[in-house]
Amino acid sequence: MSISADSSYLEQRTERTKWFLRDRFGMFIHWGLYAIPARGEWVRSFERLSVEDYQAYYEEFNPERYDPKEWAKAAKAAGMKYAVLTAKHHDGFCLFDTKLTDYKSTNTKSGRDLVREFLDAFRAEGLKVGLYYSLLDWHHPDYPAYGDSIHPMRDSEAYKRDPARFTNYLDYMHGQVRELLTDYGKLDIMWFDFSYGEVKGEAWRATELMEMLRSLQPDIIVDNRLEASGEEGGSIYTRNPSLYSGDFASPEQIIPPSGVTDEEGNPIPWEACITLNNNWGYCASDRAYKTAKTVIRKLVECVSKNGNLLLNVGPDARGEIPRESLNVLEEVGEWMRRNGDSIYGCGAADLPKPEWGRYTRKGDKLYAHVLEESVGPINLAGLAGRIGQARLLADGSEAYVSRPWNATLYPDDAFFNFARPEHYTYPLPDER
Ligand code: FUL
Repeated sequence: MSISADSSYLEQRTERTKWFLRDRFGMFIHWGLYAIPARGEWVRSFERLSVEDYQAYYEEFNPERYDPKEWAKAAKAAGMKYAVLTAKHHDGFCLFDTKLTDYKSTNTKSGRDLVREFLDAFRAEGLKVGLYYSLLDWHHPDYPAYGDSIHPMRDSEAYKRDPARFTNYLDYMHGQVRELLTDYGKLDIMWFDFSYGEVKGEAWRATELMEMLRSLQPDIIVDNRLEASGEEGGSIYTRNPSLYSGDFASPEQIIPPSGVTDEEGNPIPWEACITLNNNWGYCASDRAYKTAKTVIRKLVECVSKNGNLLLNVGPDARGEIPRESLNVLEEVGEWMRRNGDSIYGCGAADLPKPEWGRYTRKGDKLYAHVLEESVGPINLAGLAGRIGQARLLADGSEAYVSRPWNATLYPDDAFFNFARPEHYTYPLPDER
């Protein structure tokens, strides 16, 4: 099978990403040995921990409260429709029963295949499932960043100096991806992370990797980080996925100002991944949790720009999602139960952004998200005569839409009159 950016590739991408663009909201899960030091998933690199120091976490690892059924219930109750778990992060520790290394969860005290249990539990709740797989590997002896520097971006040419060793690593990496695609049933997303400097695309043998991927799991969708480098666009990874670079762009910790489009300005699938506090992996001291209101605003913003939101949780060393995260997810879920129609299957409205909030749209239904504090009527600019019926989504009550009193000045506008926006619109949690 060959892969090209011709129209059939684009048609296939459109077909593959249909569910993704409908579902809009997913859970990202960063979990691994780094939950024990509890200072984020980069701790080994940032703090230059020695091999022995980090090995101690491997010896200790035993998340006896890991119950992915609980995670799946929390995700579903939050209105999330899919989830992506770190099968291997940059530290190289595998949460699955790979045959290619002993550095895996089944060899720790816990003895469990964490990935398999995750997949079973989330599938049982009817959620789509994805795996994050780090292209970097600070544990593999032939990974060029191994040894004195475990910061991969310090020396992005290192891989060229010992091509034979890098080839060993690539064989290993490809082999693990093959295992994940072969031994774990149907996966919906493969989330590769990440490229840097010249270490991108063919440096990973990306065409070969993508051909394997497509031949083993033709419907799986893939992010763009086999090719997109975080350095080119800051940390936003908004490069158009094409050829081997996958199906969707993966802006990180940011919602691109005008969504993501290809060179001709056509919208392309994208997903913003965003942390609930300021860390991906569990960080005990990080109390900077976003409120449910902030999360909902971000979700609405993504959908209003044709994007998805992949919201991260970082379970702790015992295997539990922090209580603070669960609280936020519960509140978001309450909002989603009443207002999910304005999210699922929705996208950009093709109208200018109104000053009072954002629009999302599904077919002939336009959803007006009133996000700004407003005491007066809101202006539905340009919609005079175009509104058949207006209803409040939260309770189905009629919304009074009229022409402005000075309609001659605003011939194209309609007004939605409401004195108390917090009563009329789906109240955001801390406005109730
Ligand atoms: C980044 C990684 O380095 C972070 O640890 C995290 O996984 C994020 C989603 O992608 O590039």
